[in-house]
Amino acid sequence: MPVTNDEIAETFERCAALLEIEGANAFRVRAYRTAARTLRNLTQSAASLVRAGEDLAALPGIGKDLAAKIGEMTETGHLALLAELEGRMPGELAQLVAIPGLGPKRVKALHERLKIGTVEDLRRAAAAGRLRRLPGFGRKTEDKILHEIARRREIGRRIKLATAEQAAAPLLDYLKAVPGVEDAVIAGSFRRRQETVGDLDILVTCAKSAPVMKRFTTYEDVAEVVSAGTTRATVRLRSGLQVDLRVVPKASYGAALHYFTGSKAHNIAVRAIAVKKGLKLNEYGLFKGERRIAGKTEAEVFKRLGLTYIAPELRQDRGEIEAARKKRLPKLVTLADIRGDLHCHTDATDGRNTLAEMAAAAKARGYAYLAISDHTRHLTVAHGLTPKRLARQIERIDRLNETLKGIRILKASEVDILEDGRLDLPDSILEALDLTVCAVHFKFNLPADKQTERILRAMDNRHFNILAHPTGRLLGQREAYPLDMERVLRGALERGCYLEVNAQPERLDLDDLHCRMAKEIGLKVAISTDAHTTGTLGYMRYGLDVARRGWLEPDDVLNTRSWRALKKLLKRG
Ligand code: DGT
Ligand code: CA
Ligand code: CA
Repeated sequence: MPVTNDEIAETFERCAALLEIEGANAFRVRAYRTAARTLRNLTQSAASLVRAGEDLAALPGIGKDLAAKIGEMTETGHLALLAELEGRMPGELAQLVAIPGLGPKRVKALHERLKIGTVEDLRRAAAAGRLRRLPGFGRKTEDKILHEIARRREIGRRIKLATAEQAAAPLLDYLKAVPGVEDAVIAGSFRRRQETVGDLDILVTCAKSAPVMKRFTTYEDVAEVVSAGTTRATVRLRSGLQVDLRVVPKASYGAALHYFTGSKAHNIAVRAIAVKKGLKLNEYGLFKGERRIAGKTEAEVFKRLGLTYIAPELRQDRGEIEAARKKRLPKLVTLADIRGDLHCHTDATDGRNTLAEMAAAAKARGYAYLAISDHTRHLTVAHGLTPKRLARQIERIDRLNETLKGIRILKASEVDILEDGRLDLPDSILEALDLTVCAVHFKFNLPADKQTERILRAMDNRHFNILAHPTGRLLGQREAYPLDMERVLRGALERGCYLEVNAQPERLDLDDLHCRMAKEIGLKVAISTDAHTTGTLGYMRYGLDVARRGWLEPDDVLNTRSWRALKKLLKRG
C-alpha cells in the first residue's frame, strides 16, 4: 500500500509536536506544520508525484529537505527522524502529545513544572487535582484527561473481530494438526461474534493433553507464555492478543464449549436453571449427584435443561433463556437469506474497482441486485460526485443493466447530510435514483438534540431511504456521535425510511442493541457492506453477526427480499 498524503502529513505534525517539546527552533517546527497542510490540500497523491519524477520542492512550503523526507516516506513507509525523536524523548512524552487537549506546549509545561513523563504520572496528577496549579489547566481539563486515559486503556485492550479472525485461523489449523487432537474450536466472545474481543478462548478435546500444551506454547507467533499447566495455558501473541487454551475430555466437550462460550451472565442464568432442577452444571457436564447426564454436545445440555438450542450470538442473558424455554427463539437471519447489497462504491469516487467489476463480483456471490452508492460532492476527500457526474453514472448503469443477466445494478448514492439537514444533491437528480443511502460525514460534535434534528430533517426529504452507518463510530478510534437513537428509529418508521447495519469491521453500526430496538418498534434494517473493493463485498457476514446478536430474522432485514418487494418498501407515501 503506497503511503497516503494524510499519513505523511500526520507524521510531519507529530515531528513538529516533538520538536516543539524539545525546544527546537520555531521556524523548523513551523516548516513541518506548513508542509503537513500543503500535503493535506494536494489533489494528487505525493507518492504518485514522486513516482512520476516530479520535483516536490516546487510545492508551496516544501523545501529540498522536506521533499527528501516525503521521498523517504513514499519509499519506506517510515520517517527515520520520527523514530529518532521518539527515541530521545524522556518517558512517554511522545505519547502524551497525542492525548486530545494536550498540545506540545502543555506537555512541556507538565514535564518541566510537575515532572510528568508518563501516562501514569499524568493520570495520578490529574486524579489528585495537581494539574490545576498550572496556568491554563483547570478542573475540567483534569476530568477530560482522566476520561481520555480511561477510554484509551479500554480501547487498547480489545481488538476487532475481523483482526482476531486473522490471528485465530492459522493457530487453530496448527492445533488441529497435533496428533490425537479431535476437536479444536474458539469459544468466548469470538464465538458469540461480538464486534471486539478481549482475548481468544480455544477449546481442544483429546485423550492426552501434554503434546497439545507443548505445541501451543511453542507456536511461532507466541511472544510470551503467561502460564502453562497440564490442561490449561495462556500465551500472548506478538500482536499483543492473549490466547487461553483448555483441553477437556471428549465426554465434556459440549458442556465445556457452552461454559467457555459464555457470556458469563448467560452461564450464570443457565446454571440457575440447573440448580432449580436439582442438577449441577459446570464445564465438565450436567450432573445428577455424581452421574453425568449430559455434556457431550451443547444440544444435549440445553435439552436436559428444557431449553431449545440457543445460538451463540444470543447468549447474552437478554431474554434468550426465557424464549428458549417457551420455544420462541427467533429464526435468525443467515447469509443464505441475503439477496443483495445496498451500499458500495466504485472508482468513480473512493472505491478501487470499476462499476463492471463490482457488478461481476456481486453476481458471483449469487446476488440478485447491487446498489452502487458513490459519495456526493460535499465529501471532497472521496472525490464525491456532482449532479453532472452522477447523471453520467446513471447512464452507465442503465447501459450496463442492458447487458447483464441474473443481476440488476441499482442506481443509488451515498448522499451527504449537510449541517442544516439538507441533502447534498438536488431533488431533480435524486429523483432519477432507485434508492439513496444518506450519511453524516462531518460535524460529528453537535449536541445530541441538534444531531438528531439534523438527521430527522434530512429524512423529511422524500428521497431519503436508508441512514448509513447511523452512529459514525469507528471501533478503537472514534466514539459514536451523540444521538437520540430512539427518536431516530421512530422518526424513520413514521416517514418510511430505514437504517443500515454497516458491515465494515471497524463500524458495525447499528449495533446489536439498536437492531433489537428497531425490531421491537417494527422498523426493518438494511445490512450493507459499504464495500470499496470487490473483495470486501464479503464483509456481509460481519453485518450478519451484528444482526443475529440483535435477534433479527429474515423478515426484519430489507435485503432478504427480491428487488420487486424491496422497491415497494422503499416507496415513500
Ligand atoms: P472477552 O474475552 O472479554 O471478549 O469476553 P469473553 O466472554 O470471551 O470472556 P473470557 O475470555 O473472560 O471468558 C470466556 C468465557 O468463559 C466467558 O464468556 C464465560 C466463561 N467464564 C469466564 N469466567 C467465568 C466465571 O467466573 N463464571 C462463569 N459462569 N463463566 C465464566
Ligand atoms: Ca475471551
Ligand atoms: Ca479468556
